[in-house]
Amino acid sequence: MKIEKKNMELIDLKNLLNYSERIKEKDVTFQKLMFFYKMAIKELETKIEIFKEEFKIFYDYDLIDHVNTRIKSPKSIVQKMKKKEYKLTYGNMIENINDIAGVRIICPLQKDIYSIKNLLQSIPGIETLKEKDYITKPKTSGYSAYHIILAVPVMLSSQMIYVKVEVQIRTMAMDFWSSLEHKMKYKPKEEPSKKKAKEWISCAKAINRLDEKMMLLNE
Ligand code: 0O2
Repeated sequence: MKIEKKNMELIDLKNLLNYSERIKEKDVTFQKLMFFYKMAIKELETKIEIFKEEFKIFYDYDLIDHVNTRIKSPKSIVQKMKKKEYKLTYGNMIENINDIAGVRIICPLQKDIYSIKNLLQSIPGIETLKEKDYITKPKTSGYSAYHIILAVPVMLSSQMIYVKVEVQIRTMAMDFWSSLEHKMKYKPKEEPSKKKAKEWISCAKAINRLDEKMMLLNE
């Protein structure tokens, strides 16, 4: 396929329905849409990997412990859309579900979270659409992390599109709590007892104290 740079245009992912018509596909299948999200994750993952290695090699510092990525399952997307009372259309999905592409960055210390966030936001071409600081303001469940919704540019053969990716940045301690809580309390259908919910909050607070102590020890 011939690439004509002059024809490059920036399109938003929500215009993909038109884009797809242009490539003469009448039905935009779920898998085709997921391709764009997968590519956005790849783009971002490479950049994060570069930061991780750069800090290790040039500053002798493990800024990032590890990175996990995932594409939200169709079931989970539909559940979220129903919960938020959106009509089940691809347009609504693209517009309103911000975490179809998810990247989770796990770092050692709380202060690293802000360094990583600043690094991500300094990448040319990547835009921040939304930020949520659940570190200074944890959720009522006790959940702590920094969330950013980024618009990640993906270069296609003839145009550039921006794809939403949710990045969750957490310390190892926060990740330990969240991963267990996600399995045992956040996702299960029945409501936990008040006593158990309180216990989770108290564990979250203990984790938070631990994070603060670790930061002091590091200084
Ligand atoms: P899953 O299974 O992890 O994908 P937005 O529409 O972007 O403004 P959103 O996505 O409704 O807001 O909410 P928010 O607060 O940004 O949270 C999104 C994700 O954060 C969740 O995704 C979870 O991954 C995580 N999260 C939020 N609250 C909790 C919590 O109390 N405990 C745990 N363990 N994780 C939490 P999903 O789609 O809900 O679930």
